[in-house]
Amino acid sequence: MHHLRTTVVRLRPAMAAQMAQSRSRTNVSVTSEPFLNGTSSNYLEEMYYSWLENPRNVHKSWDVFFRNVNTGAPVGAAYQSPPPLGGLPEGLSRVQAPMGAQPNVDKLVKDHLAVQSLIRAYQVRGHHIAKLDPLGISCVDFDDTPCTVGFQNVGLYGLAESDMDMVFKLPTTTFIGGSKSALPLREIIRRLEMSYCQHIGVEFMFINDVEQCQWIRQKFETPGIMQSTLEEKRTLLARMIRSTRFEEFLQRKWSSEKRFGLEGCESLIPALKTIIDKSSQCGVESVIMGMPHRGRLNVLANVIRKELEQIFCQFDSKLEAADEGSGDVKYHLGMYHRRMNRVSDRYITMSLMANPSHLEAVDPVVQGKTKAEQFYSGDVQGKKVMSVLLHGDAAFAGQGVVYETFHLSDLPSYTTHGTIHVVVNNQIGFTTDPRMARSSAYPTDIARVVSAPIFHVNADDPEAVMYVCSVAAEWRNMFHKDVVVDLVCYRRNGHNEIDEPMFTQPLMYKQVKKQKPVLEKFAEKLIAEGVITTQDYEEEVACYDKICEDAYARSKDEKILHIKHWLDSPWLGFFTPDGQPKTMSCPSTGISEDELKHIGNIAASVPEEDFMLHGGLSRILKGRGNLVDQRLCDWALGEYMAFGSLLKQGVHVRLSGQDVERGTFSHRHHVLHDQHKDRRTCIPMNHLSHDQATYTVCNSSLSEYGVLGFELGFSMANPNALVLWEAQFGDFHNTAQCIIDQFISSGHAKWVRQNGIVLLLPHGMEGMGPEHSSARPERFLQMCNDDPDVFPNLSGDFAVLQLYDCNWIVVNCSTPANYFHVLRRQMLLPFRKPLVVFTPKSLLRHPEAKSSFDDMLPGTHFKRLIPDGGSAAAIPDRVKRVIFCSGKIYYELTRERANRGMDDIVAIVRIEQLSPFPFDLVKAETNRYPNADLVWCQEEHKNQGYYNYVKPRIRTTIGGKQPIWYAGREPAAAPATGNKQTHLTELQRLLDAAFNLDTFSGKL
Ligand SMILES: Cc1ncc(C[n+]2csc(CCOP(=O)(O)OP(=O)(O)O)c2C)c(N)n1
Ligand SMILES: [Mg+2]
Repeated sequence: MHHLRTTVVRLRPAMAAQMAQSRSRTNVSVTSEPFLNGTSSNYLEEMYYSWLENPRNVHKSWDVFFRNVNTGAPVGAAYQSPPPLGGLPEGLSRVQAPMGAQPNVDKLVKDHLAVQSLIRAYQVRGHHIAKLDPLGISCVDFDDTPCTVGFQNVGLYGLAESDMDMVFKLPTTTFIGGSKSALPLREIIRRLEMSYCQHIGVEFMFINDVEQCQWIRQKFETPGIMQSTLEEKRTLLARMIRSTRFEEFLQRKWSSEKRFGLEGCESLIPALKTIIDKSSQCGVESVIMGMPHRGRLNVLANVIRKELEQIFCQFDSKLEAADEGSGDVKYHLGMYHRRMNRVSDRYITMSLMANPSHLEAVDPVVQGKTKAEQFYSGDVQGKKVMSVLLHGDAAFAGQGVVYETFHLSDLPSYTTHGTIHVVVNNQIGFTTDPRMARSSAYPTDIARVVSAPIFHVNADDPEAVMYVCSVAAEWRNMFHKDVVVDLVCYRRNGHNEIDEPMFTQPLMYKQVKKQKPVLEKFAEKLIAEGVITTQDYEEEVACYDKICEDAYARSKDEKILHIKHWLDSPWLGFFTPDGQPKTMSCPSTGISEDELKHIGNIAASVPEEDFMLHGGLSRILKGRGNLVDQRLCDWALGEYMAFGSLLKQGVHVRLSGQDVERGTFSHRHHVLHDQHKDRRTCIPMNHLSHDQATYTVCNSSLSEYGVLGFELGFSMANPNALVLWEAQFGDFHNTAQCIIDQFISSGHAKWVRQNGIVLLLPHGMEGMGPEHSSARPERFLQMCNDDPDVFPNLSGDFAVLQLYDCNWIVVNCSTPANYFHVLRRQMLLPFRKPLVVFTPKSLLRHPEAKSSFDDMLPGTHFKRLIPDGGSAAAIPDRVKRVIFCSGKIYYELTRERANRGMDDIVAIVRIEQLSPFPFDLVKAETNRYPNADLVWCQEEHKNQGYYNYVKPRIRTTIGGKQPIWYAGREPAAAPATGNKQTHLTELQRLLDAAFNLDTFSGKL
């Protein structure tokens, strides 16, 4: 009872004197009342406190007990059993001896505990019986578990109908009481049903953080908290009108066009607008959104506020496109708009990112762009920039990239400090029912892995939708964690407007046809409530219809389509005002000797005091220092020079991927770890100069699709940043294939947004087996857009023009200097193109794969092709064979040539930039050796590697005058053998073929 006394005295100072008197008596009695000990004392304390407030707050038996204690009942006799509610049970006397009374007190305690359990059950599982489905045919499958909440189920907790009017003290884990601390059970249940079982279902009790749980309880349990004001209701209706009438307008004008309309989920528009309003009020200045097809045009029109005529003219199939590139269908295009938010009176920028058909692929891209905008604006807590992701129910549950994206949400270098996810849960995916589309109860269960609260809401109740969206925005602002709004709705039409849904969902669509449109229902409700009149409503509808008609008339004046009006990330100042590069040349990518030395010395040092480095690493750094003294670079140092020099120029560099900080092959060591102090690290690259840009190097989660998408998004925000993603081994890039195919290779053509992301893909046949060998160069080369059959016009700065025309650049550098140059060129070019680099493994430490500082000084540049520099080139007429190759095989070829004493008669030419193909330089090489046959040599299998790409291009270069012979591995299904001996035999065979001058005789 110590707690009891202190609590009461603290909370009720006015009663302190009176209490002091009773205190001593209470104290005496306690020891003699056997139930007043152990764990029940806390409970008792609450009861006593409640009784003091109002004796009717507690059960009669407690009332009698506390009265007796206070009037000085003899020790051990304070308790009297109460008169039972429904008359005395047989055999029970009205007043019992203390020990005999024990079971009733136990019941009281049990009943209170039962009520607590019941309250908790509502908090945990109230959503099971919430009326979430507008169609009333709910597809959520809780594995047939019996319902544990509701009036009829109180028996499960040991409560009975007879307890319904008993008053219970409310635990601190509920807010249903409002200003009251105790309520009758009937009222408790009624309020819980109001909070958790109407049109909103809240899933949050898996969250471990008590403060967060309390916050949510308070938001949904406080009596009256969900009430909206008249003003809010009117705004909501206006938004519902826009959303609904927009779709109706499109349907009227273009009834047979696919638009993936929003009918059945019209409340998505007020949902998003509420999120944006609220977030803007909380200080957010930029919202970056990603969404699928469903309702996209409506979002563009009514959330982002794209001019309606621009949307409408996308339906005009006769308009020609003004921009180069393929363009894209209207429901994939992006958009960027800055406007005043009327609710917050602050400016807000909204962008909807362009995306491919591939559902959910845009999720990590949005996150990366958001992170970048936060980074460049110094928004370290995500208070100014936020992301909103929209999902379909089937895609959200089915696509793995959703999981990968969620797992980035709390990683220091990837967090965007909370994303609001909105699911358009129309309970169908194309023609597939949820039962066949997922194994989880809800499509949103995935969000539980990051403890994101999930707010399910019946989308036919716009007020409930608006409320949960407002809470979601506040949650994000408060906790900076992800949150999910699940709009449970239906799809009024088929998958698109020309699809027949009755083929596959006959019963669902019978119900859909009966469904009164949400706008009608909502307008009727507001009219009945007297919020608006019928006339107000009709005027509002007519007003918006006129806006649409006027815009439609204006859209007829559009003569040409401009995809560049649909840019999601403008790079202000990077291009000329009409979107062109400012020059068409590239300066030298070399740097001064002093700079090379300075960066090299930093790379070889630990620029922090008292830092205990690992002995092995000290040796590695010492080795670097020796290289610098010799004016040499190995691969790691070449990369250091590139990053370091760009950073010093103010270019942000971000390198991300699995284990990139050390480097998979333990060659990079960009983050040093103190061996004595846990988590103390040092990044020497950030100690180059006081005014340098920041270097970000971050080990990623074990994801390719998610992380590459993220880095791609990051690189969209700012053209003056070198953003690199490194695969652990090149072959792992194929789990990110969608980002490569749909965004990197073709994004510029589809959405007119350039991108300079760099992919580093370790590649090379080194006897390590089918995996870990090939970065699949053939795949990248197959997607290059340069024409194999046309020898290009070599006028102007051909090397730069060619880069401008290509969709991406593919290189395999054989020297550290060339790697250094190609990275720097990425940033010094006046435009941006993605760069794919096949990077070495064994060459990282190859004694010959070193470059002199001389090759990196001012005036030097990236070599697209490296001619033979030895005796063959000195007297070219003597040369019998020119071997073209790319990458590491060069070192095997030169060794073999030397072993065979063929340096004079075989020239070896390295093609470093595979695409765009260096037609001009290859032509010079083929001209140089008039008496030589031409061989393409590669270590990859014939159906892989570069052969199929280079062969037609070399042929075009020489006008088809000579064959291009092949020396390499046979065609194969797997990229490499798992047997070391076979690997070596194959290698020897291909070298034999390359150097045996008779190999190809008579083979035409
Ligand atoms: C990755 C991917 N796989 C398949 C498709 C083909 N597809 C387009 S829409 C769709 C159904 C999507 O259902 P849901 O996510 O519930 O969105 P809804 O169309 O119902 O709004 C499918 C399978 C696709 N676009 N992307
Ligand atoms: Mg769906």
